[in-house]
Amino acid sequence: MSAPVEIVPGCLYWPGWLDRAGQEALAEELREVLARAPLFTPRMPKTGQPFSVRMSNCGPLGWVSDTTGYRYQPTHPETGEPWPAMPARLLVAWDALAGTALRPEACLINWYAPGARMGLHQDRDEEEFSAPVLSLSLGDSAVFRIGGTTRRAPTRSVRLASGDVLVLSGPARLAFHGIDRILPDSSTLLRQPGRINLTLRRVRPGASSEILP
Ligand code: MD6
Ligand code: FE
Repeated sequence: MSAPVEIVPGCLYWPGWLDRAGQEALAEELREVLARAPLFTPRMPKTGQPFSVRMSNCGPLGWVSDTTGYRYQPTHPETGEPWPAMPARLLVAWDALAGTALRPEACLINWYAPGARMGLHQDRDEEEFSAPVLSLSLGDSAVFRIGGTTRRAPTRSVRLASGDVLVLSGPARLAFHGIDRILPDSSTLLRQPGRINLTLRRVRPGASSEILP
């Protein structure tokens, strides 16, 4: 495995981590996940404004957002069913790159149609910040922007392409980041224009039995 590029301290980037065959296999597994846990449109707490990104989840917990707030929950907000299991190849990526003995509990699936974006935000709805957040991208490329732990800190941008992995750890775990735009026609992986981003997270505090040898 090649050494990662450090975009800002703690933000590690592995371009092309998943090869084309791995990307195709993962895309097929995600079609099965999404058939059971359909994409939903999250809404901003309080205002109810819809996100431009549609979402689903796999794993024991899933991230949802509606007018009552952001939270993790074990079931789909519309079907009420448990989230499908995480495809094993995502756990392989976590074990190779996350650098923690803690297991991921949630995989958020973001679907960006062309024109969708994600404003600058921190991932801070988890109870455990010692584990990183690992992101894997499929389909069209996106301009990802990351700064520091205040909104005003200077930012850097990196183009995330299909198969790329990014890990936010240590000093970058609570860094502000977002997606400025999707680059149309930049990948042939998916059957329709757009981008999938997967983020794997540890949500609950680790038990000491998981941390100690
Ligand atoms: C995206 N990514 O790439 C949005 N969050 O579509 C994220 O919001 C993100 O890439 C936490 C860690 C890594 C990420
Ligand atoms: Fe995020």
